Amino acid sequence: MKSALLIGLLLCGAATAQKNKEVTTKKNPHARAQPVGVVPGQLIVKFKKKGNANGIFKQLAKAGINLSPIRELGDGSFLVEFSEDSGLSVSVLGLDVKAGGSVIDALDKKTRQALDKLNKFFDIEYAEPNYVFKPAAVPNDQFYSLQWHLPKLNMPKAWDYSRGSNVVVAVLDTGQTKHPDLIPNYVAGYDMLTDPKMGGDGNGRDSDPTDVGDGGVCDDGITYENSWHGTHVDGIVAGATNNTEGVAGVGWGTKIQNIRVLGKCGGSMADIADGIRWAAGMSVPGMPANATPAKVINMSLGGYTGTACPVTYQNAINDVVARGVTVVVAAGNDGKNASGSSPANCNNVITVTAVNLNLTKTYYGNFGTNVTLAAFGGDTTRDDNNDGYGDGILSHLWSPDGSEWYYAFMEGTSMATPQVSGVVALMYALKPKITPAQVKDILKRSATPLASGACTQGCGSGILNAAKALELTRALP
Ligand SMILES: [Ca+2]
Ligand SMILES: [Ca+2]
Ligand SMILES: [Ca+2]
Repeated sequence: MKSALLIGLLLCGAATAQKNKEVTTKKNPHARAQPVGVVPGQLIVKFKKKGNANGIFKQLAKAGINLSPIRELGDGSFLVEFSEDSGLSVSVLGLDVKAGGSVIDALDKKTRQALDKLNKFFDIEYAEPNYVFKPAAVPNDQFYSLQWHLPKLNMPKAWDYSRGSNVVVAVLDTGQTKHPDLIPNYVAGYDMLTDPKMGGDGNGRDSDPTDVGDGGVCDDGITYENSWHGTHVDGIVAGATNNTEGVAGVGWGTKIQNIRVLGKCGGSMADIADGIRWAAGMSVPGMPANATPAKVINMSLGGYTGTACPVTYQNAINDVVARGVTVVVAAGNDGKNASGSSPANCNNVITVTAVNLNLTKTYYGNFGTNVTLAAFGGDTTRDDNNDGYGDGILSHLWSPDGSEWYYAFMEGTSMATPQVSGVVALMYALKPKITPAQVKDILKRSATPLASGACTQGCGSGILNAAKALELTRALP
């Protein structure tokens, strides 16, 4: 159909960070689970001889160290309580362990001296603080330190609430690739492209959502390189995380369902609308049932139509939202009011614009009252964090000819949108019965408002704050 609405990819520039020496030699300083504090007023003490614990406690009291046993632990040591007047001061949670130092150095001086005293007491094998360990919420992926967007989204704290539990995010995009840092999180998807010319795989719809490349000459006469756009988006949602390879995704346990709706020169709304319904587990004529329906649909796609939301889109969106599925869409990269960009201007969606590393709206991000909130789209023309790379979003990619996989920085509302989808998946993981209306309300209430002047034309409620969103989600009945 000639008049089919063609949908463009919502990305701007791309700068590659290949697996070169400079990147691969960076070490992640947070890979180990470190003690982050101590339980105030508690120690663990082991006596050299078993059987005379009471006698030793009395001797210690005579020496001015009043300890009262709480319980004996499995190895015969004692968890004990001490008080200020025992000669030990009560220490605090949340110790600031300096690089190269230890948690002992971070204890207050009085406690350190007292531990030292106890450890010299002849009947004591050892005494140590009752450390508090946190989950290793900071992942060990090789290039995590270049993923500035993750700490800025407050992800490490959010991962203490949830790292995902097999919630499926449908990514309606250019399809999937065999990037080794993505494959573990895929579930079966579909190739929705009916037009073999767009599909480029010699047929119409089929069950293989592999991205065979979307490059070529389009109606505008321009020759486009393969974008591997879906691969980059997939990685932001839920690249394989904490596997020491590559980068981390927003969800560790989240699953990705690739629904290929964009091919050479874009994709048609008819295919995309079918993809929306199929993603949610609804029946689509001529298609098999979706065995693993999605709870979240990510659409890092759109086009500036200058008109209202097309009915075809709105009906599909309303149908899936009624089934409890949350639809997250990119606001678009036109630097215009999102009211003219679809599906950003549809009802019942979460529309995401893009801010840069400095928490300011990007030059390209669409704006206005249709925008729900912002996440990080980045700006590859700047290096404000001085890491030697343009400040885009680092994720999975391939060389244009598809011969080499690597990691690359890209910018766009396409990159901001999957950050929101990834956090929404964690919300569903925490509360599987959460409704799309509750998701939207929580995202808005938990967003960090932008500073005055950072987005004068409207970025919704502010910037995505993953930890706060999950805190509010956890508080739901
Ligand atoms: Ca096909
Ligand atoms: Ca990884
Ligand atoms: Ca940078």
